[in-house]
Amino acid sequence: MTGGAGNAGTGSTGVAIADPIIAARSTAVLEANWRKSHTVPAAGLYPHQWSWDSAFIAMGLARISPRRAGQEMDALFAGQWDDGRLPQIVFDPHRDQEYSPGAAFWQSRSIPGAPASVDTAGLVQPPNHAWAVWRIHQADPGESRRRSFLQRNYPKLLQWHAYLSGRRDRGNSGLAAIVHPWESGTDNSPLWDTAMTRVPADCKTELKRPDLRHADPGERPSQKEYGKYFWMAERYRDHNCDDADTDYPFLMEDPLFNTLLAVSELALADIAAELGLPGTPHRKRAKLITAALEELYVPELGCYSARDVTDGSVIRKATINGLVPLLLPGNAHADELLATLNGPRFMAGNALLVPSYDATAEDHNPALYWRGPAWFNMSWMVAEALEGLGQTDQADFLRGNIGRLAVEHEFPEYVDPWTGAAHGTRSFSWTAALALETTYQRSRP
Ligand code: 9WN
Repeated sequence: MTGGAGNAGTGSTGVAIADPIIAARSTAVLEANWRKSHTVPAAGLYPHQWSWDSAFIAMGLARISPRRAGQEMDALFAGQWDDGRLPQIVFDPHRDQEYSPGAAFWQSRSIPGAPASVDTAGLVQPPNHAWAVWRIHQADPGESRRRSFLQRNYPKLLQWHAYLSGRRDRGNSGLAAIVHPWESGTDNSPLWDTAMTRVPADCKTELKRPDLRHADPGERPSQKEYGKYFWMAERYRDHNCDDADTDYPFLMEDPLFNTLLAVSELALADIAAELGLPGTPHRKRAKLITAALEELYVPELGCYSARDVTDGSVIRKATINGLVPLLLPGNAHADELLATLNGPRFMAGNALLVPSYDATAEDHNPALYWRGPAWFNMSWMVAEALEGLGQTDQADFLRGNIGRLAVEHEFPEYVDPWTGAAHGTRSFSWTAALALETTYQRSRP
């Protein structure tokens, strides 16, 4: 794996030395957002537990409390379904009026195979969990072994990956398909625009927008997009989330989602080796996913893109999702991806962090959610990839900006890539967790 908590720098006392201000302020955000067993992404806007947020949060938390990072994953796995899926959201029953769609919308306990003791969404999010579990272990292997942390989580991770590589291989291509923009984690990315034109906006549910109490409407998806998001969620729910709805209009293969699946397979190989089990099957699967991703590479863009499973077309748009495959070890397109990263579509023009969408596109908007702004988790993953490729100066540049912009702007959800101006909500947990992580990474001698 690239980077990793196992690479923590140590001072003469054997303790990693982080920037004290970044460390203290990030820790305070994570403390404030901690809810007994898990961390909420942001106290007002996102009052439940989100799947891929928790994995990023746990990677940073592992620096200060591997035990709490482990609890974060335990709380998420309490929401795992019988078919192996890890839900997008595990709901806090006391906060159901504060986010929509909530537990009352999903009614998960009435869906066969959903957990009986917690309410969850039926959708999923990108699979960064095995990666997180391995990093938590690396942060304190002794504590991890005492608590049988890997033994406990390995079978659950196997089930999760089996669901994605099995029932979600809707295109029979070796890649997992997403069934809703929310599953990508990059909700209103331009990658989904064409598929979204096929989706009706006349959902049955009354469209409440509690999110707009916490973020500027100009920085969130529109009401029309919400109508479509709800239409798809209703249809998926009403088919018992069974992935067998043949006329369902939104099925996309996302390079980000599948890169994280491959990276997590490699983490499973490390976990298996630590448990005395064979890692080869996981490494083989990572290779197969990497090979299948080749079909999503668009030479004229110099990056990967998404494929629409319903008609086989590959979308011609450059987004951050298409650069994250830089994380794949031995990626044959690494030089082209680096050129694209540093070219006019992304970092050229002195960007501080990586824009989420092609800066040369006419509809690029540096303040609008996943259609331009830079997100801390994405820049952090690009920095991990750069370090793996030996581009340590640029990795350090991004990591330095992650910590600095996080602290200067109260841990924003996303920022203008060039000015660093804050957008979305503040005191956002993965911003804090990854600022914490990068300050430890930068403290390496
Ligand atoms: C829907 C929680 C989540 C992140 C996603 C981000 C945003 C939710 C929303 O917030 O999505 O899941 O309400 O817009 O796009 O990546 O996991 O932080």
